[in-house]
Amino acid sequence: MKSKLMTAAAAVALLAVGPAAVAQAPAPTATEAKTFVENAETQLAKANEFGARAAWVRANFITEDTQWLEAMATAQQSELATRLAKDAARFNGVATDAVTARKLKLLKLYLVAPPAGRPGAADELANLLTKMDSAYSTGKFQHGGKTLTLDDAEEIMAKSRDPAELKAVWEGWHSIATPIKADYARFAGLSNEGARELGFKDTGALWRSNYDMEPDAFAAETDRLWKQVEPFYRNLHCYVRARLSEKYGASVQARTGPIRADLLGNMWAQQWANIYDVVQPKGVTSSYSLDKLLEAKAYDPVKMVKTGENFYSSMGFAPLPETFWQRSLITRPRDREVVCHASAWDIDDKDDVRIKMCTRVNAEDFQTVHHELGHNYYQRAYKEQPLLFRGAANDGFHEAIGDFAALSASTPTYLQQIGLLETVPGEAEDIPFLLKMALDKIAFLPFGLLVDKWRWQVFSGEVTPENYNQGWWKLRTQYQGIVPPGPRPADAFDPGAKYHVPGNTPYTRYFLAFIYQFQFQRAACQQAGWKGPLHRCSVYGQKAVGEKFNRMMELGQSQEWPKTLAVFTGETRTDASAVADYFKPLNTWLITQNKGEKCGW
Ligand code: X8Z
Ligand code: ZN
Repeated sequence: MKSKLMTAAAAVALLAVGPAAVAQAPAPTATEAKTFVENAETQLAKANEFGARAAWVRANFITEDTQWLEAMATAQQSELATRLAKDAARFNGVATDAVTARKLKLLKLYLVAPPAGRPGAADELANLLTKMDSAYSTGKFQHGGKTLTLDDAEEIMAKSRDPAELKAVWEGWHSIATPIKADYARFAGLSNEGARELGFKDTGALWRSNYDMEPDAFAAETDRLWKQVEPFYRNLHCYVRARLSEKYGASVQARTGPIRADLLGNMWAQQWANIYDVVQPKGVTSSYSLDKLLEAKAYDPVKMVKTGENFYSSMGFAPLPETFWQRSLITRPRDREVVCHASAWDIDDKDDVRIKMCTRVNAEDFQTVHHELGHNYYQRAYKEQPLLFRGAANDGFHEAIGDFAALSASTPTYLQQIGLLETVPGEAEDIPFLLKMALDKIAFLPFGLLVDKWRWQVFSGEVTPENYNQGWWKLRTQYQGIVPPGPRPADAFDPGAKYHVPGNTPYTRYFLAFIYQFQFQRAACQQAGWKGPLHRCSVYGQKAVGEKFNRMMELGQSQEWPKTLAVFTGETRTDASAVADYFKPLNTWLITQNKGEKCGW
């Protein structure tokens, strides 16, 4: 009401002075633009901390009330951010200083799901987001007379070698997503409405605009990168399919065509290291299993995290604050519902960093601990930047920091240094080691790419709710070469069974990270003067490397990412040749192993 009156008053004033005066109304100045973004940062800082605390409480204690509180905080925060993004348009065409110009640009890209400006839109969107994330996180299903959570189901997917059981558990978990479908469709519409008000074609275009290039150019860039790694993926697929067919027989897994998604040791067939025992090379055995070493040395979840911290300390990073240990959630609590999908948090943009994960003592979570801590060290490195620059150079960097650390932390040399492994195996074990790594790192690439290909299609309207599942499986088969273990029910919403879809977290970041981490590794090992093969290089204890790495990290998103990448690597492009360098002996070996196979699907 008040703003209507003001509009009317302003119109009267304009009429009184006449149109000539309107034309001469002073354009906003560069100084005003600078003041505007600085004020925006102050307002956002306050709303963000409120939002982060509410989100933390909801994720650690999912109830009706915490969902209500989180949704309320999200709505306020996103209303503010969209209003500021729209106000920023006032300075279009104003010749501001470079810092202000970048901040104005980042303000527009600030939200992953921007609400429309009409009354009620922000509330509805925020409620849907909290509801979808909570539905996923509390998802359970019946199997063998028991109620299973996702962690129970993941354990079975990793360890069971019974195709009937794998199929049942796979289908059980996927059934939890069916009720999320309608909310997802509504969410996509609402988010698109907001994205269009900000001048983007749709939410997918908004997400693709976050890489310092045009959204179409970014899509082309991901295709270029995929082409660089696709032949290697196809070799791995071919080799794994043959071993699965030998293990289970052709009636379960044919030696040609796509692979059954439930046979790969992981609920989403995204990383396959859990079936190393099934696909291990004949004749060359691996002398250790990290899963078994951790168990034998009686690691517990806290010790896993302490070990991760020790790795970063060895590179010169300051220890984690005491509050990290007091406030993090490290194991699944028995008496309440939580979001178990691992995450790293920065509550106040100062020192209050935390992780939240339902840590299990195994090789997979050993990696995840390093991954999550990487987020925290990055957050701490850029905390002195102004708010709008407190972020990753691009979101792929955020995901790559900890994975880069984990590449070193996975080497036998390092495992021996910290007393987990007795003897470092010789070169004869390079292929088993690289195969294990490829089952995670190469198997992941098509999945990392297709999750957002699907969402880009959803947001653009190319895939409609009636076709959500068909569209999903079309991409899963095209890129990953996999199929579901049986026909899918008409109401299935299989993308919703992957955290980041109901959690609305963009996923291309991981595709990029699975390339950047090898660029970081190649550069780091060169800096350390390493002469051997890249996969044997560990930068544990290399303070000079850590210092240079930190110089890249502390820049946050203050400049275009290629410049930031160059600070550590000297390279200005995302380049999968680093992946090929790391895995070179394995690709050659796979080609030999695949002789006589009809590869592809
Ligand atoms: O979601 C994650 C992290 C949290 S940012 C645990 N990752 C992706 C996934 O689990 O799907 C890490 C690898 C890919
Ligand atoms: Zn992450």
